[in-house]
Amino acid sequence: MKLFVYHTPEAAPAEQLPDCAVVIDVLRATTTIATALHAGAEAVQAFADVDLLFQASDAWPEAQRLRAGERGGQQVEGFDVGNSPLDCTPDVVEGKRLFLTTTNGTRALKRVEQAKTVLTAAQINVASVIDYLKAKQPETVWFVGSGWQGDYALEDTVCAGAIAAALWGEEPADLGNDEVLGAIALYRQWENNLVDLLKLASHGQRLLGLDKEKDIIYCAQSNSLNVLPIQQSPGVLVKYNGEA
Ligand code: 3SL
Repeated sequence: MKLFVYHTPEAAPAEQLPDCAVVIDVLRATTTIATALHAGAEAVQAFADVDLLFQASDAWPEAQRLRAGERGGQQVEGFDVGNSPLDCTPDVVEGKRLFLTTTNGTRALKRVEQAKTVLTAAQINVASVIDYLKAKQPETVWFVGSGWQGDYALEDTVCAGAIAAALWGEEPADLGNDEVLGAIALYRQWENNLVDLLKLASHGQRLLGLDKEKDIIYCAQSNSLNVLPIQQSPGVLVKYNGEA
């Protein structure tokens, strides 16, 4: 297994794809995806574009859909919920498809949607991702941070580091790029203090300004949920059930 970390979707090599892409947006899209699937959502369908989301969700039975997402951190007008994982409780999401669009996370998913396997990771479900990768041993793995509008985001890299640290032991030759070691070092430095790191991060600061401290605290928990989102068809993520 050869590991690569790309801090943003733009940093991932064009016209190449890995055997397995792990998309990360700790604040907050992949945390929301994991939480929704754990709470019983039928699937999460990701869109980079609001208009395309409306078109696709219009064709879905009203009682079985939720339009979710944000722009500038705030719920999109006409949507049922924003992008807070705290909104994804079973009474809200159970049995429903979440049609989700976010500023960066869903764009990162779009970049790698043609990879053989696409997973999403957040701090709350790193162990499920680690277990899957250890069991399946894909030849090449990309950790793709969502970043913020093309820029580096600390919280995505620290999560990539948490997974890479668990996978990379004896075999340094399996490092695909230098960013992997950088991510592991960041994780080692902050693993016992992730809430503070997320609050220091520029997007954490942005969310604090929107009064979303509870979201940050939730997103900073390690392994609070045993759930692995896996792409079933382009843009559609479901809960991995142990098959395939
Ligand atoms: O950029 C994204 O994809 C979002 O997760 C950002 S926010 O935390 O919902 O503002």
